[in-house]
Amino acid sequence: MRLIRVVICGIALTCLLVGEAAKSGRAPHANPPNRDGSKAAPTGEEAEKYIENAEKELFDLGVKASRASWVQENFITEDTEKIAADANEVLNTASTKYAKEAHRFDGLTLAPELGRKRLLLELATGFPAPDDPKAQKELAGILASLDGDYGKGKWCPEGEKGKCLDVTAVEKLMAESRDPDELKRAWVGWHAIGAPMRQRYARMVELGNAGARELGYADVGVLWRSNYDMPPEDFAKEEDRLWEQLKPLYLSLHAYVRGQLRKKYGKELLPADGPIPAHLLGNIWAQEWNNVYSLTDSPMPPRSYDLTKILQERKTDARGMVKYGENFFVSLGFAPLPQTFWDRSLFTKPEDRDVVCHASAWDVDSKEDLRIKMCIQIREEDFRTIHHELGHNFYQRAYMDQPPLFQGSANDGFHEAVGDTIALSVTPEYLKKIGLIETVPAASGDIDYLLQQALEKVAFLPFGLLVDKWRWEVFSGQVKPENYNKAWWELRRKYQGIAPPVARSEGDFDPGAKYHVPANVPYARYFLARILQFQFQRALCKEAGITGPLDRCSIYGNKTAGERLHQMLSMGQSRPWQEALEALTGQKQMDATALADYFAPLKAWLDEQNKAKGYPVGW
Ligand code: X8Z
Ligand code: ZN
Repeated sequence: MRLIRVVICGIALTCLLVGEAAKSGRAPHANPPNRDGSKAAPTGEEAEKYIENAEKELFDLGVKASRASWVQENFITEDTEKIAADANEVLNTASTKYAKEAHRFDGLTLAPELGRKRLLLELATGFPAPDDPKAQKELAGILASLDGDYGKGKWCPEGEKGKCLDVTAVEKLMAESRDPDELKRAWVGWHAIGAPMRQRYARMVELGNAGARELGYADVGVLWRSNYDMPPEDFAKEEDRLWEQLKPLYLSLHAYVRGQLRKKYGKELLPADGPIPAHLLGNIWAQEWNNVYSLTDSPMPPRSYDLTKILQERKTDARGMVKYGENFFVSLGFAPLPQTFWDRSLFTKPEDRDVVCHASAWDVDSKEDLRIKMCIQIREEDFRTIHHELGHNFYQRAYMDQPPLFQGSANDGFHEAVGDTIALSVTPEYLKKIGLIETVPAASGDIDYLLQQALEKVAFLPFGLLVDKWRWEVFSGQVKPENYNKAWWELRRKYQGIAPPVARSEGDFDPGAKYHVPANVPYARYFLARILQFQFQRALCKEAGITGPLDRCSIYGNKTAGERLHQMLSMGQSRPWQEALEALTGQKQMDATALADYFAPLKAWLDEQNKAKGYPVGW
C-alpha cells in the first residue's frame, strides 16, 4: 500500500505489506465505537466514506514521511533524524488509529473492492505504537535513531589513526581479502556497531508489542505474518515447507564450499564436519557466498569472462551501470525512467557526509518521483543489485494507477523478486548481445555458471529464513533480551551451518549489524523472493517461447514476456497474491521446483564432488 510503503527497504513504517485472511491472526475483541461514541451499527455507506477518507489522509501523510525519510537517509544528522521521526510518528499514529477503527465495519458485507480496502487498512501498520502520545514519540525516536545509527556505523581499526571503514568499505574488504586474521578483525569490528543498539531494540519491541496487542494481535510477529493472504500460522508452515524442499541442495553446496575453504584456509580454521566460520565466506553477514567463487575448483571449462573486470576496464561509471538496468526493462516494453530519477537518485557514496548506503528504491510521491539510493561499486554484484532496485521502481510505476490502498506488491516477496527475475536474464548470451563480452562459454560451462549462481541464490536461503525466525521469537517473548545473541547464533548454526569467528556474548548484539534489523524491515520477503523469481522466470521464458535449460534463458527484448509481467505488476495488491501469481504463472502456490530444477545439474555435480573428495555433509 502506497500510503505507508513508499520506500522498499526503508524504515519499518514504510515497509509492510498486507493481505487477505489476515483476520485469523487477531484475537476477536469488541468492535470500537463510532467516532461520536455511539454503538449504532454502521452502514455500508459510512464504511465507504470512512475508508476513502482514511486512504486519502494516509496517502498525504505517507508522502510527507517519505520526503522526510529521504532527507534523513541522505544527510544523517540529529536534525534530520528528528524531522523524520516526527513525520513518521504522525503517519504511524494515524495508520494505527485507522487500523483499529476500521474493525468497526467488520460485520458488514462490502463490495469486493471495498472489502479488500478495509482489510488492507486494518493491516496498514507495520510497527504500531500504543495509544499514548508519549509512547508514540518514544517509538518514533527509537526507530529513527536505530536507522541512523546503522547508517553512521563504522569500523575504525585499532592503531590506524583516523582510518575508519563504512559498510561499503567493510563489504569490499570482506569480498576481496584472503587473510583470515584481517577478515576476523573486520568481522569483529563491524559487528561492534550492534552492541549500543541492544537496549533501544528491546524497548522498541516492548512498545511495538503493546501497539500490536491493542490492535488484537498477540505480538508484532503475528501482525507481520498476517500479511500473506492466509492465516499467520499457515504462513510460517508454508515457509518451512519450501525450505524443506530446498534443504538437500543447500546441504550439498555447504559441504562443497566447506571442503574447498578447508583446502584454502586449513584444518585449524575449518572443521571437516562442523559449521563454517562466518568470516571466511566473502560477505560480512555470510549471507551470499559469490565472493569465494574464485577459491573453488572451477568445473571445466573455466569461466571465460569476469564482468567486474570488464566494467572497470570500460570505465563504466555508476550511472552507466544503472543505464544497463533501465535498458533491459525498456527492451521489454516498459517506458524509460523519468528525468527526475536521474536528477534525484543517489548513485555514489558522498565523501562529505553520512548516508544510509544500503540500497533502496523509492516512490516518493506515487506519481513519477521514482528514485534509488545506493553507494554503487563498479562490480558484478552491484550490477545485479541495480536490476533488483529497478525492479522495485518499475513495479511501483506499474501499479501507480491503482487506488492508494492497492499500491503495493501482491505480497512483499513479489516486490523483492521482480528485479531479481530480470537479473536471471543477465546470462552470458545476453551480455554478448549487448556487447559486454565477445564469446559465450560453451554449454559444457553451465555447471560453472550454476555454481556461481548457487553461491548467491542457494547460499542465501537459510539466512533469508532465519532473520525473521529470530525476530518472531523475540517479538513473541520466547527469546528475552538477555538471550538475544545466543538465540541469533543458535539459528545461524541450525539453518546456515555457520559459527562466529570469535566467542560472542550478550554484551554483543550481532543482529544489529545487519541493516534490516535496526531499520526494522521484515526479511521473510527475501526468502520468498528467491523462490518466486525462479517461478516467474520459468513462466516468462515459457511465454517468450524459449525452450532449453532455464539458466540459459534471457527474456531480453521480448515484448510478449514483458507484457505478461507488466500485467501482473499493474494489479498491485488489489487482489490476493495467489491470483497475481496465477496471472503470471498459472499457479496459485509458491513452488520451489523451479529453483530446484534450475540447479538440478549442479546438485548432481556437487554430490559427485563431495563423494569423490570425501567431504562430509551436514554439521
Ligand atoms: O536488502 C536488499 C536489497 C534492498 S531491498 C538490496 N536485499 C537483501 C539484503 O541485502 O540483505 C537483497 C537481497 C537480500
Ligand atoms: Zn529490494
